[in-house]
Amino acid sequence: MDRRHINDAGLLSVAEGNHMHRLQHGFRHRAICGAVLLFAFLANCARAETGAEAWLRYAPLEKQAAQEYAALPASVVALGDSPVLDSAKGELIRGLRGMLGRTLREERNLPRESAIVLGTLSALRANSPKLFEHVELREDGFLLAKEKFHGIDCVIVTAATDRGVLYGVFALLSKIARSERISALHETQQPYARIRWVDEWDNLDGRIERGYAGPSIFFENGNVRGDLTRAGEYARLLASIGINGCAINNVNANPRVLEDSFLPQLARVADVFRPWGVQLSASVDLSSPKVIGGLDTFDPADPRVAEWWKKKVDDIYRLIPDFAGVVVKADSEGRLGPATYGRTPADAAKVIARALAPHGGIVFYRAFVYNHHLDWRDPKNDRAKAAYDNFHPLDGKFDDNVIIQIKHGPIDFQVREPVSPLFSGLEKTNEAIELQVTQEYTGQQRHLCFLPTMWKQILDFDMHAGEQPSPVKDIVSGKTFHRPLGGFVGVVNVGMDTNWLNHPLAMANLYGYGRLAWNPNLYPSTIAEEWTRLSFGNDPVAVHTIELMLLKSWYIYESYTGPLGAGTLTDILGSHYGPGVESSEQNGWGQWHRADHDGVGMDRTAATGTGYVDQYRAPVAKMYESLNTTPDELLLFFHHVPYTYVLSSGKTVIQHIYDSHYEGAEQTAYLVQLWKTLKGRLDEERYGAVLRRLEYQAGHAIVWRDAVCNWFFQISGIADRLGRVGHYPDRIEAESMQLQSYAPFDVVPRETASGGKAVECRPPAEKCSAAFRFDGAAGKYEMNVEYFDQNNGRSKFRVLVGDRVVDEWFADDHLPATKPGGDSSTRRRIVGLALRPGDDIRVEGVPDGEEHAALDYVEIHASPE
Ligand code: GCV
Repeated sequence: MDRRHINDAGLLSVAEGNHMHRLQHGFRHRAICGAVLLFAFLANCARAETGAEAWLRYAPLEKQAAQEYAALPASVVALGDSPVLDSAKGELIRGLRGMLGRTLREERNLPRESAIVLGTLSALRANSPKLFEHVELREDGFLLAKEKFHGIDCVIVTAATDRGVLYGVFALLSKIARSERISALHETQQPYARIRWVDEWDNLDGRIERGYAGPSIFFENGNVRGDLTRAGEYARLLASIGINGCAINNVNANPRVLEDSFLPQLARVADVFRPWGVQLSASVDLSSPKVIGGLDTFDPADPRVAEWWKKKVDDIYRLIPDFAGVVVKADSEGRLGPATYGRTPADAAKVIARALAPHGGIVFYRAFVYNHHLDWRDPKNDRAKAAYDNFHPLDGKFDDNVIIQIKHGPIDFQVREPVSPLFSGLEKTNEAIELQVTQEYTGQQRHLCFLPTMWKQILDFDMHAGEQPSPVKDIVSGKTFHRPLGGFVGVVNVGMDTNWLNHPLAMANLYGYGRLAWNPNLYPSTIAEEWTRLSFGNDPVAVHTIELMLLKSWYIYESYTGPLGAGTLTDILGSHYGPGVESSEQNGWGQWHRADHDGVGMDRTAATGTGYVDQYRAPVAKMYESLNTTPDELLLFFHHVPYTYVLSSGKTVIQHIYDSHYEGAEQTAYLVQLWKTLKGRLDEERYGAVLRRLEYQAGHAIVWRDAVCNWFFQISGIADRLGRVGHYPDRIEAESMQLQSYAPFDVVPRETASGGKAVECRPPAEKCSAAFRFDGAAGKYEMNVEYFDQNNGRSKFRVLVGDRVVDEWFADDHLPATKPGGDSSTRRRIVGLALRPGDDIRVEGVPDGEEHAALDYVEIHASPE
């Protein structure tokens, strides 16, 4: 498959659009003629796809593709006996049965005929000392090879550890699922770093902080779930992408997790993780010695506190001998920490690290320590500086089993941030990068946003921390500064939703995270293609289309939510979801963009700004200090500029803001069109589920576009050169319609409703209507009804043309909103509507609960559809 034309930087280009069209046309033609593709298509359609299997579907391969694997041995031998090796064997049997329809025979002894042999290098060599004499495998690395074993041709999956063998089996199955040739198999893979973990922000009551896919798979009602089937299935998914550790509870940790009575519950989770080589970890609250331990202090310098941690850790290891360690969030967002006693993070980490060390456990101390009561009036204050300011002075003061867990950017998982300067600020301390798989600020699994594109740029960014290039991936993996430990942590927050993350395409982010943690040199396009093949099959048109959509989606999301590095312009005081441009200003949270009447952006330069730039090594600092060398996409992160400042594109800042938001909304609509070309090529379930989300996203991108553009138009007073902002010729505002029982009200913030106003149907009214007369020419139209869908009611809407009901629906989505605004604003699209001049159009709303069937506007566009 020729993928060279996919340019994974930037928005979709016209050329890419045309190419897709040609490609789809060509393949459509061949599909009609070709029995092969038809078979693949039928095979796909026959399966009910819930998404539960994620990328481990093991769907039957079409006949011709299966031919490649006809010579695979008919039996499997595992050299050794362990739960992990059993999983490896079971997985191999399961995968081959699913994809090839063949059930491997399980042999217990050395093969007497060709077999697939699973075992560690030492187990192989015990039988055949010269085998793979020159192969060296470390920790979780593995080797897949066709080789003679005892004179018999075998397929061998080997590694230094059983876990490596399991990873090798997953890799072999992945190759087969993607129809990759294995006839000359000889491949070694070594993970880039030892630490490849995930954190889950699950609360003990079953809710998940920043989780968007249902309740916790680990906890309910204050306890570990009785049924941990899903937790076991999750561990299998994690293992398949090389993840070896998982912290299951929120970093805003409930101290109860360490209570004696709770530890056996944790042990049950460890039990279901163990067969998959995933080690359990827990987030702990530093005040635990006082809150649950009965001490009058949690001062890390107090010997009683050290003793408490030691005893607690020993108790944990008695129950969970392979416990991986703990995650600490302290002195941050209201969490208590060593600052209470004037101690440092190094003091606090040491106490726990020393308790863990004899057992081989690790402390992940999060660098996300900052003051969220910053004085916004002081132009020198800057939250971005906090991690470096707090941790750089402590470099070298942490034990070797402590890892500083650093968010990828200096603020908080915004849609675009520079790389955290702390990565190059610690030379004598272990580090891990924290990436966020759960889409807190990037569309909450309602908008498509494939994050490996962003992560790859971060991991490849050269920090100039020495004479050699020192990309972030080399620093965190310990290579640059020769650290013994380090790696990757992804915040995932899967939930009980059958498909784990809600949006069927969001699982590409979890897969991509795991793949990059294993090998950060992979290209996003490779990851996107792999994931698509594994998740949707090998139909070339589907693969190509989905890959293209994934690769463009982060740029598209950014273009309508967070221009030029200003940060995501979302409501930072609420859900972090819809637009709320002003919410970041004039408060202590420090996510400021400093937009005023004349300009926008944070001056973080050393010369005139906060001095943040100086936290980078000299070459990086030099680049960001100057307006001329700061890349446009981060301009407003580093500089405060007038709206008329001309970017390297030749556009002014303000025009860029307008254009990118219009372009982003258009491209989101184009994603819907692209997806629709896949109808019939994918299973109906996931096709429909993705289509619904993309259509919703296309509507919400318009909400974002209008909110951000209007806000900047209001504050700057500079008109859009193309006359779009503030002018909506096809739009009829609800408040200007003929209202029956509906009453106008002001929406707050005003930019989140068209014209700042909407209408609502307040009790005691039971039904309201808003009507207008259509005065356009006779023809086919598309009508868009913009209404507010809150989560505290289920209003009903009806649209009538004359007496004819043309559409009706319930506002019953589960958006993060209890009031009308940017989070709840939703678009209903009615297509192919025949209208004549003089038609009376009426929208009726029936309120429910706290949701008052609020209506913003109606738009009517001529449409041949
Ligand atoms: C778990 C952000 C999120 C919080 C999260 C915090 C963190 O502030 O909004 O929900 O808390 O980061 O990473 O600790």
